[in-house]
Amino acid sequence: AYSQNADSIRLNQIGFYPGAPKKAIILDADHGIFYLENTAGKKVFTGTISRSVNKGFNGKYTGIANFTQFNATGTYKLVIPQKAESYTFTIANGALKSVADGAIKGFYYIRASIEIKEQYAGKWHRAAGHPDDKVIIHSSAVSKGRPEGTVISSPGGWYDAGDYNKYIVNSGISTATLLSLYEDFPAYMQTVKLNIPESSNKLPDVLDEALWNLRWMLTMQDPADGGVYHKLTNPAFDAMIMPDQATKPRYVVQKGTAATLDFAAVMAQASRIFAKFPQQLPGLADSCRMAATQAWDWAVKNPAVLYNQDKMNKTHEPKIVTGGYGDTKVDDEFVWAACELLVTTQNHIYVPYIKLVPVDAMTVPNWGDVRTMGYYTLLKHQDIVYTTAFNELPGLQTDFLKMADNLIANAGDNAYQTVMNKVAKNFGWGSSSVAANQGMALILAYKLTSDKKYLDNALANLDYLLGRNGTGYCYLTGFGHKPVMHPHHRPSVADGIEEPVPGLLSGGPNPGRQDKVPTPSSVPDEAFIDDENAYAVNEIAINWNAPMAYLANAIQALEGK
Ligand code: 9MR
Repeated sequence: AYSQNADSIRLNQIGFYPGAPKKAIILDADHGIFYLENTAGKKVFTGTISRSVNKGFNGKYTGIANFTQFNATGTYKLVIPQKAESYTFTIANGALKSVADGAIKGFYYIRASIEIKEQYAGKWHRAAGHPDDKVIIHSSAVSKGRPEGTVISSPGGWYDAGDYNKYIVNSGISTATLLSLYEDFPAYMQTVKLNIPESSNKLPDVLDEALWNLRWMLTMQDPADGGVYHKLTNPAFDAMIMPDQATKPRYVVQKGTAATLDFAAVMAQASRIFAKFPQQLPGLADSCRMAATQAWDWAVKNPAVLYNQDKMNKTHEPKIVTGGYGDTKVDDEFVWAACELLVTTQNHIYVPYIKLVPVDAMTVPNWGDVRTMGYYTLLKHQDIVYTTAFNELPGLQTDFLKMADNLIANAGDNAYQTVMNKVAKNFGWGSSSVAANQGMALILAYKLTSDKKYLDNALANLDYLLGRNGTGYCYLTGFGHKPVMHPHHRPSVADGIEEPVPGLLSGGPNPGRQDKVPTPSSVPDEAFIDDENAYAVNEIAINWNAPMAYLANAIQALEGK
């Protein structure tokens, strides 16, 4: 009877594991009772709503309905007598398996240069777009062997986001994150089947998916000198049309230090992973390792070639006005690449580049800040690192755990009881990825310590992404009772199908309004609108989907811990 008030109860809209924490956030903080009702209408659990310790960013306290104790599997709704009834949810083993699979499968739908077939994609099947077999060397990217106007082939890869361009910097962290998902949970990821074209081969599907982008990345290296082009792009963004309709000329532009080091890091990581599959992928590990070291050598010789699009456009034609991913600092990229290369090659030459930073400067990674990606790798491969000339592991681990402790400190006090909701600065462009990347950091802290507080807080951030948040949206398309329906994503807008392409993570709240689309609220965690034009809050992007896929799959792999 009160289901019209479901939006006033904010909870993970998919489900809960029997043995894990279970919470719903009630917008109205008034004390009172709540109960859980099963599908037969029977009360199965009664609890008291408590009040959040702190006010939310909107100045209001929330109510907390904690039903962690209740662990019987089934389908339920949470009822606040005379006030509201939640959406239905399940308590089940494997409760988040569909989300975990779906977030990886999202990458299949956004592949460039290949038909997306009905047998894999259902109603979202579509024609191939962007063959990228005749890509022009932009005037900013000329080299000895490749003078201006040279045409190269650079097919495959994923579209970056709502647009159809392919950017190495952003591909770096995204591909590395999917590779890490396999590297950190190999046994579980062996079992994950996604119904993609490669599902019947002898490689785990997550690696097949990562390979779709990795093989494209390999084509972005100038064979003459090892430098890597910043991006493969149209001069300007396409209209909101399907991939096969988007046929404007494509260019690779300027080689850069950030792109080259991100590439080196990913190739080094890929090399050690694919070395375990010599039968399935003969020679690939060696190719990746060579690509990585050649890229590294280029970066050492060219340590400060920054991508500055505005500056480039003053001296080069045609002007390029697509996404910048311009990074003004590359010390973090040096650290990341050096860490990956050290672990893969054990060569001491990389050690001097692995600079540590004070705890306060250690950050949860994003596309422009990848230092901690390197630290993760050292901490995950301690057995190897101990055999090298790098001897600062104990201090690094202490500092990393301090960072994790800082993340979770008082996370239970805010209105949504998540790490994500602690500070307003988490809510910028692509805020959903902050929640997911924080979750990844906490998963590693859990793996290093077996301390459940990290795992529980990682799960709470996943709950955030699935509906326990300031807008009540489930930010992963295709999931939940109040899913994002209108992401800024060209195929989702242009394909004539009501539901958006599934398994894609919306950027999430961001009060910055860089897209000039007003949001109903400008409160940090509420500044969102499910509008296809609102690219600063409702776009999708590979570097947001990858940590979502990592977090959901890690949580699923660790179910019952
Ligand atoms: O994710 C990027 C965000 O951190 C930046 O603030 C923003 C503006 O430079 O760009 C975002 O990346 C976009 C990229 O430039 C082009 N493809 C879509 C990306 C997501 O919006």
